[in-house]
Amino acid sequence: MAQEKGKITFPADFLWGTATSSYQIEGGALSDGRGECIWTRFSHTPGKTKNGDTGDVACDHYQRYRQDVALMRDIGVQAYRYSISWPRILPQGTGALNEAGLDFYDRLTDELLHNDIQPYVTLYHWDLPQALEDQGGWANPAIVDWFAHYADVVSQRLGDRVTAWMTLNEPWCSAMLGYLLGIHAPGMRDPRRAYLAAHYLLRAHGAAVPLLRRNSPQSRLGIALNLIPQYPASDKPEDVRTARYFDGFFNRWYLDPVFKGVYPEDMLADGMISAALQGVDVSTIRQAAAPIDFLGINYYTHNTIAYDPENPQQPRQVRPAGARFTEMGWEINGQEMANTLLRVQREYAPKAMYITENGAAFADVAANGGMVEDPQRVDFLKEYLTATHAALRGGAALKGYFVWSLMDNFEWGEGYSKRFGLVYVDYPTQQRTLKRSAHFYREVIRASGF
Ligand code: IFM
Repeated sequence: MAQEKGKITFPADFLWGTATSSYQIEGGALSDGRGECIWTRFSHTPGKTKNGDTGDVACDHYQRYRQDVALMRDIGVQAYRYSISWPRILPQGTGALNEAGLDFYDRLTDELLHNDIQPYVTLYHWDLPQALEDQGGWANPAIVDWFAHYADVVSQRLGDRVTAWMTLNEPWCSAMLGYLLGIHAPGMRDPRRAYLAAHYLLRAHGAAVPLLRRNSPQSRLGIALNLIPQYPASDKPEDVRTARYFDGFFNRWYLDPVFKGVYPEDMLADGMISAALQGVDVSTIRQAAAPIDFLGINYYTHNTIAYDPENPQQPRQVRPAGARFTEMGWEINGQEMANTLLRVQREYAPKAMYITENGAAFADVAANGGMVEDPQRVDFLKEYLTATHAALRGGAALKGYFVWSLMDNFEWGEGYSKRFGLVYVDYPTQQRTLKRSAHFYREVIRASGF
């Protein structure tokens, strides 16, 4: 791996991709037999998303997938990470199969292969069938089998063509944003349900792995975790303790089960968590440690936090002087991503890692004349690709990088107000325009660096 002065070169087999998810881009909310999902219900509930935005139409990718694959080909991406909508396949979550849904992913997968783009498929990126939520959703232990069945059905159909499978996207978000903080579907604020959800998400991941292995023996298997390092704002013991606790909350609660089959002891000893998990045999979490081939890391930001005696569960976020932020209010610092990748390598020794998401929202504006200038995103990508390269040189088993996102899309509670894409989407006309960052990324891929 060369590094001439001023130039960064990645290994020739380093994989370059982009990522999206079903609910965020597909639209076709109830087309061709798709069932309702928790985000359909949540986004149609007044006050839950910015401007009442929903994913009913989104980027209309369900109709326009061919055009979107052509865009990827134009940028030169080698792999595409997309997710399957569970309620398109099983509208009630279990039971009757919707062939039209499977056919859609068949066509999309074939279209990718036809364009030399490797399919990287996520099974669950947050669009749980509402029918399952009505039975308790992720907090119901039966979901381990429901998810395994869904994984089995999808991998029987696509398993001969998929390069890599990820069981779950960011289980922390599903459990904690959805069931503890109430800002994502299904919008609950219930610690017990949140920790049950995290438990059954992790077990469902473990239950799906052997089925994927059986149905898709040539594919590589993994999970995508969002990791957010937590730094103490000072060396005061209470700040250091707070940072350690929130590292457990965001990171170790998922990494330890997946790699070691156990929960972190210090977190299990926490009063709120032990109360939430009362009556649960926590040793069953060993199911989460089914052997995988790679860890997907979704990396966006880090937190600097201080203990808040008024509200110990909610640390005070410290914004260091001179810090830079994206439109999401997330602090930009590529070096922290390199540190995180190296920490994961040191502490968990994954066989391989991919950055399955990294990117930034900025207030992009489409100018007349067809170019969208997004210099901040280009700078962001340079900084984080430099960090990726530094982590590789430091010994991280990194095999690829996926930009979040291929195109602007439905940013959950933020609706369409935040743009993460390499491609600008004009929602009223559905016109797509490559941003400057897409041109930059094309050059990175072509030169294996910049
Ligand atoms: O848009 C999301 C994606 O669905 C999951 N990871 C973070 C992205 C940006 O918030």
